[in-house]
Parts: sequence; C-alpha cells; structure tokens
Amino acid sequence: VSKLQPDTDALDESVDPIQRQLLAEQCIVLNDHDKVIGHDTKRNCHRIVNGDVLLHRAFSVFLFNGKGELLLQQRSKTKITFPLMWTNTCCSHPLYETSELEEKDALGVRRAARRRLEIELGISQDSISLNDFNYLTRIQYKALSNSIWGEHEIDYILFLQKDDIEINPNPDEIQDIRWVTLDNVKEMIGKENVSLTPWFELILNSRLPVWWKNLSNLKQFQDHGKIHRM
Ligand code: DMA
Ligand code: MN
Repeated sequence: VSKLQPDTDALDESVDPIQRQLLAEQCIVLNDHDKVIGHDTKRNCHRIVNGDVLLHRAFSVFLFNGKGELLLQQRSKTKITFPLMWTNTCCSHPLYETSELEEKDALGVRRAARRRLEIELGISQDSISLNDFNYLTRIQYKALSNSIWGEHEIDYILFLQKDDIEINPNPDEIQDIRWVTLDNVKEMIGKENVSLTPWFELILNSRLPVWWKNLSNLKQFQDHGKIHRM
C-alpha cells in the first residue's frame, strides 16, 4: 500500500534483532469501515509518516481465570511500541493470510489470537478452542509511541475465561505478568514505575469495568454493527 519509507535499513539498526525480524510480517490494511484494502509490513504499518499511521487490523485478548482475575502483561523493553508498559493479556495483529483474513465469526482474528497466546505466553494452542473466545466489539484508536513508531488500529476485543491454563511467558515479548482484580488495576494507576498502554487505558476508562462485572453474561455486549471510535 505504501512505499513511503526510503530509510528502512538505517531505522531497523536500532531495533532489537528478534523484534526486527517480526517487522516483515504482513499486516492487514483497512479503510475506516474495517474493509480490507490491502496489506503492508508490520514496519510500514507502524511508521509515523506526516503524523499519520496506516490503519490496520488488530486484536486484544483479555484472559480471566475462574476467580475473575485478569491476566496483565508488562511489555518487554525491546518492543518497538510502548515498551515496559502494562497492558491486557495479549495484543497483536492477524496476518494477511487466508486463514487469518476469514471474517465470518471473526475466525481469522480468533486464529491469530490463539497463535499469539502461544508465542507470547507459552499457552499451548491445544488448551484453547476458537469458540472459547468471546468476541465483543471493535474499537478504533490511534496512539503514537515516540517520534518514529505508532499505532492506528481497528482492534477486535476478545474475552476468554478459563481456569488452569499453563503459562510460560516469552521474555522476548514480556517483562512480567500479574493476575489482577479491577481494584488492583486502579491501585496500579498513578504508581511510580507503572504506566499503561494507551489502548488498555482507553478500554479501562470506558467499557472494561462493566464487561468485567458480567463475565458470565457477555452475550448482551456482542456488537459487530458498530466500530467504537476513541
Ligand atoms: C498490537 O500489539 C495490537 C494492539 C491491539 C495494540 P503489539 O504491539 O503487542 O503487537 P505484536 O505483539 O505483534 O508486536
Ligand atoms: Mn498495530
């Protein structure tokens, strides 16, 4: 879609080698209505060009245990965007591949979520079925991380409640994890050394509390009709 960045090689020098390889992944480029209009590399989908970032498809997983605690992660210090910030369980992008492009029942996004839960948190793909994800709604937002990298996404919100999942965080992706109640999250806010990602903060300050209180009754919140712009 875009061929706007002539200085990619020089820029990539400053990125951690493991995260640098991932910059070649093909993300799904969208119009404002979540219609696929093309694809481009993770690099080009997160470069700020004239203050703007290409709109692309993403997902955010919120994993709860049987007690209703949410698993948070602190992003590793090598992430190109929002390093060391605390955020929801797992976020990433469905790739521009047939299986992850499937839009029926958000199947492509569910597959991508299961793939990334394994990569980031070591959760075996056998331990989660695609139906376990409760797809709630879509949120569109833009947030710049620094002067080079940013986000501009339509983010599919996926809730998942399951007990006894074995978790082995991948240190290339995750610095730390923590199971929290909503009160715990509120306690974290404003603490020195704790900052939250912009999308997690947006969701926390809008619908997260009501969704969280209704974990066994989420059907009422399922809404594929509207994209919530924040
Ligand atoms: C991107 O997350 C998706 C959202 C919703 C912000 P990310 O930067 O963690 O992506 P990845 O894990 O693929 O680097
Ligand atoms: Mn993104």
